[in-house]
Amino acid sequence: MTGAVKNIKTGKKLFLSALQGGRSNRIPFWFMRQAGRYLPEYRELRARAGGFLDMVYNPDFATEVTMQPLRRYGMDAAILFSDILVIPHALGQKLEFLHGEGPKFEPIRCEEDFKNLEYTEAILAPVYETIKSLKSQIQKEGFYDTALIGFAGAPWTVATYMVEGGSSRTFENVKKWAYCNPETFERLIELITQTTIRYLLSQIKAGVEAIQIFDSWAGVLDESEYNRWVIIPTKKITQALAQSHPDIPVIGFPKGSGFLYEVYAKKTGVTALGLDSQVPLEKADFLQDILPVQGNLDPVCLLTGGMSLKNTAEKILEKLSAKPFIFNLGHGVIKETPPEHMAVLSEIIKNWRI
Ligand code: 1CP
Repeated sequence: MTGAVKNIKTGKKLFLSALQGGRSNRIPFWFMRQAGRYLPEYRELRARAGGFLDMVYNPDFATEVTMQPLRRYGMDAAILFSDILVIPHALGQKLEFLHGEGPKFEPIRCEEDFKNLEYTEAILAPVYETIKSLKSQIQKEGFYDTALIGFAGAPWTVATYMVEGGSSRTFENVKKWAYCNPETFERLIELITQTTIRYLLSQIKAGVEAIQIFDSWAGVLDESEYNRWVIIPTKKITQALAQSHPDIPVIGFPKGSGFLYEVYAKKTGVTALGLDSQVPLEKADFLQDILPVQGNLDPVCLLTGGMSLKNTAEKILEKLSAKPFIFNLGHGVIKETPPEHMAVLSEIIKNWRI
């Protein structure tokens, strides 16, 4: 069942229209990590595929898992099934996804460790195949008004995984490097930035209609480090994309940015701002005068369900629907979330009228 619709006035897909500052009488929505482990059909396919990367680099599997949430909930956008860590992988850094432990890299701690990294674009060829396959599958299944989002990690967030060797709580090694030896760290950031630009341009060429840049760990930096490692590299990416594709919107999601969301909105050149759940709705309303916003329901509220889900979702809709807005979570769907809660939330949003 397709739920996505067009903006009646402009004839554009609702999601793309909101990114261009348009409003309609229904709020477009999608959810970060809408494809994933909370869905039984995902878990079933994941078990058949073997490893996580086997799934990402198999266009048939990746297409199928991207489609799964659309069939259940009819979102206004599908997000390509891939991962932000394919960039270091394509640069030649050995990557493993160990069961239940998340990603593991052999860590890079100095320039010597990354000087031999080289981008092999062919590794990512299956991702572009997935995009092409999704373009036709989305049509074939009748989701005519559902847009396809491509994505990459922001250079800072990708660097945290490359340097820490996986997920981290303190970001000690990567921050130490950035503080002690910013010149060599900048070369690592530049390598990721330039590779990411090439990767995103290829995604656009293959057919994605919007881009999201995930900066999941933007929030661990102080103001001046934030400018150097978040703002500047993100701006390089948006400028490079705009040069050849000014019509492709870019959503920036600098999770945890707090007071720095405003400077991010004004200086990076992104088209829209992804808000995490800590951004107060008053502040979100203020940011909406700068750019369209996307967000920001707490994923734990979705996991919880019931009246608190209904009340919180409606509060967000009430507060943010008057200006350009896309409903989303403040971070990814948690894997224990009951699929019925996703159905309830999708209906709340679809039935909401401005
Ligand atoms: O076991 C499994 O099946 C793998 C779980 C999983 C999934 C479903 C991982 C491993 N990645 C993904 C897909 C994914 N990752 C998507 C596409 C699916 C969708 O959104 O519907 C996207 C956009 C991402 C992005 C991603 N990967 C981010 C940014 C968003 C965020 O969550 O902050 C990050 C940080 C990653 C790294 C990553 N990939 C996977 C894991 C376990 C991690 C580490 C997360 C951490 O450090 O907490």
